[in-house]
Amino acid sequence: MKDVLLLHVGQCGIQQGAKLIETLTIEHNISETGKLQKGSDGSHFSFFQEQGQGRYVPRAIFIDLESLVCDRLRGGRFKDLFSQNQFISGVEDAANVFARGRNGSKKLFTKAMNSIRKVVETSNTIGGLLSFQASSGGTGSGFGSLILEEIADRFNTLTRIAYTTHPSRFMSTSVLAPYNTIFNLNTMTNICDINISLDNQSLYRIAQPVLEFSNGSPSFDTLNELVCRVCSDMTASLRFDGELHIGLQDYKTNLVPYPRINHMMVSHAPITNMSERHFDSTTTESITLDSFDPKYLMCDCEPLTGRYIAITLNYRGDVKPDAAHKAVLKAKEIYGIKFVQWMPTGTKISVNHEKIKTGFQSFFAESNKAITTCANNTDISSKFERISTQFDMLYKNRAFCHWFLDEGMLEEDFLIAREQIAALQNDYKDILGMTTEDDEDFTTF
Ligand SMILES: Nc1nc2c(ncn2[C@@H]2O[C@H](COP(=O)(O)OP(=O)(O)OP(=O)(O)O)[C@@H](O)[C@H]2O)c(=O)[nH]1
Ligand SMILES: [Mg+2]
Repeated sequence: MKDVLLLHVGQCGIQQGAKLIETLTIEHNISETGKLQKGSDGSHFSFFQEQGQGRYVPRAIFIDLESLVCDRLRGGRFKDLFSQNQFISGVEDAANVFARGRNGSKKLFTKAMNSIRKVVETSNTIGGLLSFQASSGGTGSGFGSLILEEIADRFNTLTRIAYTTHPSRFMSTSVLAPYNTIFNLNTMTNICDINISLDNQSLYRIAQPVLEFSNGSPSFDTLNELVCRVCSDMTASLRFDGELHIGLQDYKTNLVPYPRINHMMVSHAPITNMSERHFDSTTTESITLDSFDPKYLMCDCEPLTGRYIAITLNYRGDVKPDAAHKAVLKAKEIYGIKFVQWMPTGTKISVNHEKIKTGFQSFFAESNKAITTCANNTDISSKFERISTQFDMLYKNRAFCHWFLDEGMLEEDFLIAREQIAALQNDYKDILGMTTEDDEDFTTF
């Protein structure tokens, strides 16, 4: 079960998709027109589907309620790589309202599901779906969750991994973000096997030193490259040879102790600038230590104040399994990493020998070795708590609710979604053995 379907919804999801396709074509030596440039080792089959005459098309679907973002990709550098039915776009976006996204055009929904069905049916070994979206706009959060629900229903054997960009603590781009995120989070918790939590403020923090060195200005393209590195590392085992393998299902079985405790924090190392590419001094130990350093974390949480439930460490390049195991022990000791009391082991290691590759316009240097760490840690609930507090502030005054009610949502939809997220926060407290009676009564509106 090695083949993977990529689903990119809304502006953020599609732009991350554009970068990911660039990364995958470089890693698999596929040209902008879909031709294999070197001999085939078969590694490209996970993400690319043969279309005849030696042409390969990414197994990816791009969906937006408006057309601008899809049009840029349709007419851009990779315009000859895609076939037109991979793009599903309409004429008007959801204007930052989850409910509008959720009510998005039936015609687009049917078209999207047909394209997804075709991709699933033309692969004999499809095993997973990776979806990319932001939770703070309307399309990615609303239309995205609608489509994912349908996929979960129709193709329930696929392992579903979602990369969701959540609102940042200090960088808000929409006043409705708390509502949209709570509604989206509620659905994603129930229908995805693994939810990877990202935020732009954390991604900027990671990219900043590299950008400063190159006088580069922050752009979504740079942030998206960081997310692509994580995704590339997490799927390297499906595609390339290695000594310790990890499949998509293994993330679910190793990281998720209870069905709803499926929200992960990720980090990637090394993050180095171009001047360091000729003096690659990284060691297995140095990248492992960096990957546990909160400053490389792609979401705004403090894992060292929480407890780890389980961690996968995905190594790439020139890494030996015994060096990896020793480095993990060292990191546990140096950072004082604590697991929940009932977790005896806690780490799953994969080692893959294919090095990471970057595009020629990248600010980030390639390296002989790299790591992506994907961790289930109780402090993820601090993020939910922050967003819930913002939700409560708005909802106490019923501010902006009419945009959702006008679309057919009910007052009780707000209460149910908020209650579910409060229950999720309490589940994390239970895991820590800390729930008090007061916490159960999460809020009175
Ligand atoms: N990392 C990253 N964030 C992005 C990108 N594009 C937009 N965002 C963020 O995504 C959030 C908004 O979501 P969008 O994807 O623009 O919204 P949408 O899903 O298209 O929904 P509507 O436009 O409201 O219909 C904001 O926090 C943006 O800062 C991107 O390419 N990369
Ligand atoms: Mg949009």
